[in-house]
Amino acid sequence: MQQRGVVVWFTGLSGSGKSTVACTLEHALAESGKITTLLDGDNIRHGLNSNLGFTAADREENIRRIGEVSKLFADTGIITLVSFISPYRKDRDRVRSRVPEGKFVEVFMKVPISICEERDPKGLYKKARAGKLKGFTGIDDPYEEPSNPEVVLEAETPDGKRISPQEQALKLLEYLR
Ligand code: GGZ
Repeated sequence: MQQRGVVVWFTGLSGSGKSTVACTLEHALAESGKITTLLDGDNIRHGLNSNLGFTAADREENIRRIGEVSKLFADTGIITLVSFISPYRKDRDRVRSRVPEGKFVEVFMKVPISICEERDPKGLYKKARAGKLKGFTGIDDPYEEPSNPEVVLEAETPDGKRISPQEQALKLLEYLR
């Protein structure tokens, strides 16, 4: 049976778990025979977008190109998982407007900066706080939360229990089904 293409767009701060959940979801989808691809910093910022940095203009162009590539993949029927901070609402909304109605699923990783900073896997928050890394999202560069995301994934329940990436991926999988 033919599968329907879709763009699943993860947005959130560095350390919010976008890539981990995207990767977990990709494995689950592959197990049920779906054809997927995952676009993230590792395969895009080192290749297609290697000439872009983190100024507002470069971030805008980063997201514009990624949006166009995701659209092409989704148009061929591939489930396209996209994991970038994508901090500016207008850039994400522009991608949404380029993708056919209903085929853009915005997933907001709603994780407080305190948790992202506690995780800090690459030590980037520490560097940014020390003023050694300028224009870091959430510290001295803005992150604009989505106004109407299809899915919101949080890191904790209201009573403070941590939610695992597996649980987050499952919630998303249920939405996609
Ligand atoms: C934000 C930065 C910056 C600055 C380097 N601000 O945790 P990471 O390392 O792996 O994820 C971050 C990644 C963000 O790239 P994106 O392409 O997703 O950004 S955007 O959508 O805003 O274009 C972080 C690293 O790159 N990084 N400098 N100044 N993140």
